[in-house]
Amino acid sequence: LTQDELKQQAAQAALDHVLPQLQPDSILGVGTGSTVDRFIDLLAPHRQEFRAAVSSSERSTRRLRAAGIEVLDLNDVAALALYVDGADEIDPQLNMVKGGGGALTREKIVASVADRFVCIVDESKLVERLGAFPLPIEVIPLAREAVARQVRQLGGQPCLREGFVTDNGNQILDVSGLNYGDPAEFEALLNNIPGVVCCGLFAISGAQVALVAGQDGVSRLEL
Ligand code: DER
Repeated sequence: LTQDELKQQAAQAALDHVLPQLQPDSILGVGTGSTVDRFIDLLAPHRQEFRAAVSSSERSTRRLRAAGIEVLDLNDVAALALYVDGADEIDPQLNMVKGGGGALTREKIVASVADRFVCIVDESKLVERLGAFPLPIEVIPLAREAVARQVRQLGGQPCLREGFVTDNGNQILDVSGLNYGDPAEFEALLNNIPGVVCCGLFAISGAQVALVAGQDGVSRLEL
């Protein structure tokens, strides 16, 4: 199976997992990326089975609206039963590296409101140890070089994502060469660097379940 076919299978598995849990008043948190795009398309025929969605990016908002799904402002939502999103890397403890699509800040915000984070990935994302994928860090433009210097002190090689501005008007440094040690501790360390808006480590709060599409079917990892 190609990676695209695997992403389709992960998206289908997410639909099968989520639909039975949706009530007419349910609001679904939706992430960003090509796997989530497929999930949104599969959701479209079921849009009467739940109330609406909260989106993690302008990209997903556009796709949700095109699917006829109402998109609510997070400020108008008190709780989210589920959040469905992809990842660039996920480890056996369901810690993730995210942000390849540049939406990490809103993804982490919306995920933080949801009771359960359902991660949908093709098997290429499942790694024994996080760190191969360059870590996206959203930074305030003013602080870009200051943060880059701090990141070099930590052993990383920061690279500005040229010509990219996030939905929040900030820039992204993609940082390779970092050794996270304990991912949650490292996430907290990065969060404390002045000028860092959000980093792509999702370890302080990771996923509760991962649906991993592989050549021999979809496996479900659950803590
Ligand atoms: O940017 C993100 O965090 C996305 O979820 C990304 O990591 C997954 O994108 P993909 O489904 O296109 O591989």
